[in-house]
Amino acid sequence: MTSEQLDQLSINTIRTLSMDAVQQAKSGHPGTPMALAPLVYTIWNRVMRFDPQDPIWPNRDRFVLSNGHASMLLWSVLHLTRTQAVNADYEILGQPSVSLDDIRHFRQLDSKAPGHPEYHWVSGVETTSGPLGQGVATSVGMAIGQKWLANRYNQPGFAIFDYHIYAVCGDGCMMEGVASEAASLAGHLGLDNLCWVYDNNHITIEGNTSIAFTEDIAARFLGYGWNVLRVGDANDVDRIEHALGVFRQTKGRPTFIILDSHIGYGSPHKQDTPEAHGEPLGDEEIRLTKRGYGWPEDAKFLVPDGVYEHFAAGVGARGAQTRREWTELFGAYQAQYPELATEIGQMQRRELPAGWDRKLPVFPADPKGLAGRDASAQVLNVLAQNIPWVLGGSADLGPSNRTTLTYEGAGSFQADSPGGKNLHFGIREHAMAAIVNGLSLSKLRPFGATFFIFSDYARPAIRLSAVMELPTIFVFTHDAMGDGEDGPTHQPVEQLLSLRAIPGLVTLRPGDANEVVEAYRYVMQLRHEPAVLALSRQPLPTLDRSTYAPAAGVARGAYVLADGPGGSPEVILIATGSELSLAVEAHEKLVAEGIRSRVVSMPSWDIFEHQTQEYRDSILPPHVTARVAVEQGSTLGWERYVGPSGRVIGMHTFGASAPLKELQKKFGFEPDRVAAVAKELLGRK
Ligand SMILES: Cc1ncc(C[n+]2csc(CCOP(=O)(O)OP(=O)(O)O)c2C)c(N)n1
Ligand SMILES: [Mg+2]
Repeated sequence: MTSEQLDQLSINTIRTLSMDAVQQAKSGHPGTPMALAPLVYTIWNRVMRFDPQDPIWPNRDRFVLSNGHASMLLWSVLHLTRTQAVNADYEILGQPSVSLDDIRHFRQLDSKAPGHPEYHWVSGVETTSGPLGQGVATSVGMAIGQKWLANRYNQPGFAIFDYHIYAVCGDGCMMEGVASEAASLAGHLGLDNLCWVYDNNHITIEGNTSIAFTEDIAARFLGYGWNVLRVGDANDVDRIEHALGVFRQTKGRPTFIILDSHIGYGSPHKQDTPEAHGEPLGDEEIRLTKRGYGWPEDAKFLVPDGVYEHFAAGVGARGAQTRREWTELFGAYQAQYPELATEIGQMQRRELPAGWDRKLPVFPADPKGLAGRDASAQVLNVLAQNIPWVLGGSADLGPSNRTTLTYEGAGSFQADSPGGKNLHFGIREHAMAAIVNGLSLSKLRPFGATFFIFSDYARPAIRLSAVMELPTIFVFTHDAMGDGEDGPTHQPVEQLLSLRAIPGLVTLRPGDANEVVEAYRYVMQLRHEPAVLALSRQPLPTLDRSTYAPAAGVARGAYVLADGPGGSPEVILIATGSELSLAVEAHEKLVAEGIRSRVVSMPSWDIFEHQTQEYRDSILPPHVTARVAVEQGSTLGWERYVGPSGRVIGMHTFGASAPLKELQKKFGFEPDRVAAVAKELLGRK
C-alpha cells in the first residue's frame, strides 16, 4: 500500500469506528468525527510530538477537543496510537488507555470511551470538554502555562519546554462567550504556541448556522490579533499539514485555522444535515456510507491490517524519538541545573517544595482586626515567594481583591514578560476560571480572583475544575454584605450555597485573619480538589487565640472555638466568616447570663463532612438540639447542622444598598438578636 492509501485507510478507520460506536450505543455524535477524521489524523500522525508510550511526558504537544461531543475522534485516535493508561500516581499501567472493547462499549458505564472527553478518567485526554467553549478557553491557560514554564526553566541549549497546543472547535465553541473572552486575551498576549482549528461546517443542532450565526469570524479573529488561515477542504491532509506548518512558523500571534468541512462526510442521505450531528446514522445508512468509503459493508469495529503500524510509524516513532532526546537533554539539565530540575519534578507530581509554608503570618489579637482580603494578600505574597509555580491574578479587581503580588520581582505576565506571576485577566471572569484550569492542567498552581458575586460568571469553569479534580484556587472577596452601598447586585446571597453544592469543590469562608492563614495552609496541600476562598472586604476582629481555640481547627472544617464554663453546652452557635465575631459576642452575652453556650466556627462544610462521625459528634453533640447558625447567605442547607429544633439567621431576600451597619440591623445580624434567638430556643426570656 502507498503511504497515501495508508493515510486514507487510517482516516476511514477513525470514521467507521465512530459510526459503529454511535450505532452500537444508540446515542452519540457520528457526523463530526466523520468530517474531522482527516484533521485529527493529520495533527496526530503527521505533526504532534506525543509519545503514546508516555502520555504524561511533560514536553508533549497538547491536543484539546473542544467540541467534546465528537469524542469518538479522541477515542479512535487514542486507541489506534495504542496510547498507554496512566494511574493517579503517574504510573504507566501497561494497558491501553482506550481498548477496542471500550469503543464497543462507548458511552457505557466504566468504559474508557465515555460520552465526552474526561480528564482524569482516560489517559491522553488533556482536559474535560463538552460544555462548548470550555476546551478552547482552557487551551489559552495551557498556552500561558507553556510560556511561563519555558521562561523559567529553559536555559541556553536546554529547551525543556517548547511544546505547542492544538485545539479543535466547532460553531458552538465559536458562539459561546467564554471562547471570545479567551481568544481576546490570547491575542493580546500574542500566544504563538496556540493553534485553534475551527470546524466550519455551517451546522448546529437546530439547523444551518444561517439561523443564528452569520458574523465574519475571520474578521473577528483578525481583530483579536490572531493569524487567520483557511483550509477550504477538510479532506485535504496536505493542506491541513501545510497550515499547521504555517502555525509553527508564525511568531507573536496565535493561529486560527478555518477548516471548511461537511458534517457526516460520505453519508449519502445525512451529509451536511443536522441529523448527522447527534443521532446514529442507522444500519442501512452506515452500510451505504461504508460502501462509499470502499469499506467492507458489514464489518464492524474493523481496524484493518496496517493501521496500528501506520500510527506506530508516524506519531509513535516521532514521539518516542523526541521523548528520548528530551530525556537525555533533561538528564544533562539535571546535572547542570539541579534545583530547577527538582522543581520541575515536584511540580509534575503536584508536590510542594520544602519550606513552602515558612514565614506564613500569625496575626495578634486585635479587636479592630483585619479584612479577610488583607490577610489573604499577606499570605498569597508569602506563598508565591515560597512556591515558584504559584501564580495568578484577578479579573481587573486586583486592587480590591488584594491579590496582586507586590513583592520585588513578582512582575506582570505579558507577551514580552512571560515570567511575570501577576496575570491580568481583564474583565473576563469566565475565561479566567477556564484559564486557571488550563494552568493547573499544565501543573502550575494558579489562582484567580474576583468579587464573590461574580463567581457566577466563572461557575461553569469552576465546576469543571471539580469534575477534573484540579487543585485550583479561587479567591473571592466582598463575600457578603460588606460592600453595603453597592447594593443587591453586588451582595452575594445564594453563592455560598451553590458552590457548596458542587461535588469535590472545597468552599471555605474563614472568620478572622488567622483562619485565613489556616485556610490557605489547608488549600495548598490539596492535590485533587479545587478550592474557593470567600473573604471579607471589611475588617473582622482578630480573635484572641489564647482565649479561644487555635485557628488550626480550620483544617477539620469546623471546630469548637469557645465553650462557656460549666460543662456540656446547652446551646450551640455556629457561624462562618464575618458572622463568627458576631456569634462570639452573642456567646459572651449568654455566658454572662449563666447560659452554657458553645461557639462553633465552621469555615467549611465540605471539609467538615469528611471528618469522622465521632469528630463531628464531638463538635455538634447530637443531644444538644438548641442550635443557631448565623451566616449572611441563603439559609437553605443549614438545617443539616441546626436540625429540626434549630434556627438559622441568614438571608431570605436580596440585600440592599446602604452602609453595612444599617444592613446588619435590617437583616438581623446583631449580637443581641443572635443571643435572643438562642434564649428563645432554650425557653428563656
Ligand atoms: C455550553 C453548551 N451548550 C449547549 C450544549 C449542547 N450542544 C452540544 S453540541 C451542540 C451543537 C454544536 O454545534 P457545533 O459546535 O457546530 O457542532 P457540530 O454539530 O458542527 O459538530 C449543542 C448545542 C453544550 N454541549 N454546551
Ligand atoms: Mg457546526
